[in-house]
Amino acid sequence: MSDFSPARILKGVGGQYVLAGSDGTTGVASARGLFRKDGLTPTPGDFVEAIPSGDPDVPWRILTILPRKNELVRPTIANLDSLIITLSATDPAPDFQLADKLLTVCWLNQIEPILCITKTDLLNNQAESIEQAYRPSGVTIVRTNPEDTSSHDFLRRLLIGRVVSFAGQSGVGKSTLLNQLFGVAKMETGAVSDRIGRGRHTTRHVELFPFSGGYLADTPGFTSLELSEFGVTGTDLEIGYPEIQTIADHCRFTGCRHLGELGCAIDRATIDPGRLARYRQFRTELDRIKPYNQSRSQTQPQSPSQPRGRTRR
Ligand SMILES: Nc1nc2c(ncn2[C@@H]2O[C@H](COP(=O)(O)OP(=O)(O)O)[C@@H](O)[C@H]2O)c(=O)[nH]1
Ligand SMILES: [Mg+2]
Ligand SMILES: [Zn+2]
Repeated sequence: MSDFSPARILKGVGGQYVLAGSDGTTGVASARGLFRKDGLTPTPGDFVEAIPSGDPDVPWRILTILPRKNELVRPTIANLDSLIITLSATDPAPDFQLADKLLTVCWLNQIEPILCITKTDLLNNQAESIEQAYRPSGVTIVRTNPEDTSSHDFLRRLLIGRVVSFAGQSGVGKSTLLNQLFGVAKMETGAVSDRIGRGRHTTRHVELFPFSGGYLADTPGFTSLELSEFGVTGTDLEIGYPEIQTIADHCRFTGCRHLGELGCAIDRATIDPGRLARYRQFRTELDRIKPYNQSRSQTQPQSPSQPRGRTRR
């Protein structure tokens, strides 16, 4: 019999979870009712301990969720090594706010971001200007399209032995790229999803597929994401903008927020105007939230509506 202590959650739908044991065998599990009470939800990517349930339809029962090294709220996934932040070079129009927020969340949670620019085969694509805007941040950038096999090879090398997820808007090409990376193994991923009973072309759930000794996850697209849901504060935000952070040492005042203060070095530097505008917008918004949360937590115990905690360095 398989040993599911520990096992990894590959997928969860309707309270049932697909587990993979250390030997790669899979099985379906339910979760103990207790997790909900603890505010814990078994999440794809989680390591869990499971025991036989005695129910032939759902043969396993999850008893414990092992501590997470990180967790994302959107996409909902735990224990990531790397996140492929996918932006379309043309259609749908790239959502740079989403990309900046995901980058910030990655750097705050020790998840290596990879910025993947898709649809570079289409006319009038913005790949070059997108790359120019993000190059100074130091993020790894990959341009790709279905014919560009060298980009697929590059990505495959980055994924060996790691747990990696796609994130980004709907329609940017996450599932297409996942299928390309699997190449000949594509049929197998189709078979996995058919068994769990969903269509092959719309991604409705987060799902991890074994890949090169690690896992690759496809995720549904999402349209919005608030940095505050991830517990990011105004002072944290600079971590999402390394090109601002390196210049911040030259600002006249420590704690400069780079919102137009006297002696701010950012005003004299060449930062991509879009990146800077988004930094300033998010900073203004986050600084408005923080004093509120602070005063509340000083007078009251932590409220459950507060952002979830995250793993810190
Ligand atoms: N021309 C072109 N079309 C692409 C590319 N990537 C994805 N597509 C198309 O864009 C649509 C959405 O792709 P899909 O992978 O479902 O996006 P997802 O919602 O992010 O998973 C599909 O019709 C794909 O064929 C690309 O690099 N070039
Ligand atoms: Mg998809
Ligand atoms: Zn400054």
